[in-house]
Amino acid sequence: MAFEGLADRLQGTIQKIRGKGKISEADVKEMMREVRLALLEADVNFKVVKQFVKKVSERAVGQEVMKSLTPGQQVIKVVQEELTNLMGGEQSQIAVAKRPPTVIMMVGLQGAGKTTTTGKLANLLRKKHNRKPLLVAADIYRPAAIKQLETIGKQLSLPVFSLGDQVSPVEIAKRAVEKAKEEHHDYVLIDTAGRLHIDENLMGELKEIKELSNPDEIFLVVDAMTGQDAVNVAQSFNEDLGISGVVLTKLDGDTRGGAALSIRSVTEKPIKFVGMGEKMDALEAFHPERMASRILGMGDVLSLIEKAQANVDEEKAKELEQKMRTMSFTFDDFLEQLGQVKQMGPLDELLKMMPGANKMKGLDKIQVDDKQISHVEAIIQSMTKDEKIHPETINASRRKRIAKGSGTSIQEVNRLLKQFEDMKKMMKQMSGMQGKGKKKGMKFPFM
Ligand SMILES: Nc1nc2c(ncn2[C@@H]2O[C@H](COP(=O)(O)OP(=O)(O)O)[C@@H](O)[C@H]2O)c(=O)[nH]1
Ligand SMILES: [Mg+2]
Repeated sequence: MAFEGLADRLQGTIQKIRGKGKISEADVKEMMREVRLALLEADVNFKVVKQFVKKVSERAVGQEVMKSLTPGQQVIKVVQEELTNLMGGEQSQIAVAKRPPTVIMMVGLQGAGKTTTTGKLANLLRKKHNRKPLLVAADIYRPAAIKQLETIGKQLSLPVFSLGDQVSPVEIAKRAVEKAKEEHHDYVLIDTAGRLHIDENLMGELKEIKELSNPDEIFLVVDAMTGQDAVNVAQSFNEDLGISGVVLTKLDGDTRGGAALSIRSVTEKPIKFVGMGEKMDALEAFHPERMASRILGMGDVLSLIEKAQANVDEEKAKELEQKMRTMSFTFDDFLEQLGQVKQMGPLDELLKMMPGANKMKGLDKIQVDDKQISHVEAIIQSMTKDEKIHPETINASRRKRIAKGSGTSIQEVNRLLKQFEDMKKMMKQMSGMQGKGKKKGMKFPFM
């Protein structure tokens, strides 16, 4: 899994200070030492690391006191915010030329994923934005490069412009833009050639294409697996050619994360998209905030903490956590929790925000429709005191009685009982993991 080492280390560090009621300067120092090591190990540029640690330390020591979070949580929030800043704001929009077509030039080293990303991007433009892109085969050097793009075009049922491998890429690009105008394509995606290393010939050719086809965007495609090298490549391309954004590919692989974390601050150009696989739909907008949360293994734990603090009083939450941990959670607790949680937002969204929730198998199957909550409440209210504590005693005839009493159906009663059972299983799994220390940084429910 991508970012595993970094995530593990940072989460371990966080775990140490999470519950702390007071944070001393020494605590922050100690934490920053570990954060620094974690980032360096993840192949993040050392200058970037230095700046990052400085910023977080300053903010963490002299931070404004927020009533809703403990000092430990506040430091975590600072780390999360600064990680987000490091990767820049969200930038996934694509330029639109005043007069169509919008021309996008794809550049990068050989094997970075240019041709694949050209196809993915065209697919995205058509599917999400209802555009009509023209793909342009301007890599005449790599054997079968044209064929590769044509195959992708066929697969997506999108037109590919090619003049074979005897016409110069500069000419191909120029004629492609003309053709796009004639045929009213609103986007032109130029797939260019790469080399194994940056060289002058390549840059010269790319510059010429740039001059003659006047692109609205130049997307540099880099392979996330190459870490620091990806950052160096980005810097060179940006200096020589002036790029408008970066597409980071192979983030589905085992990358340590250095490229994702350094590119923005080294080149000052945003990561716009990330490649998450070889398939044509495996291109995603890059969300720095989500990425930061993912690296810290917190789901959206911070916003969850905020929501929780606003709606549930702390004592109650602690009590509940205790109950969940000791498995003495009953339908009565469930009912009470429902009342509080109802004010916090859609239930399945809340479930997904729980730390570690992304690792929980079957969570997606637990569906709680807010409209059904009143039914659920009615069902629980129709249970006897004893049934609420020992739901395993609710046999067929009791289910029938409960359904009748609550004005619902047996199916609904069955479903709720099943969900409750699943939920308890999930809690057991989570607290089990925590007990064994298998997944650091996970605590249930949200503190
Ligand atoms: N796993 C994974 N593989 C990718 C991704 N993007 C591209 N590839 C693969 O990387 C290899 C090189 O891609 P290609 O588009 O030919 O690179 P180019 O030389 O820059 O045009 C191909 O085998 C692609 O399937 C990605 O996001 N994830
Ligand atoms: Mg290619």
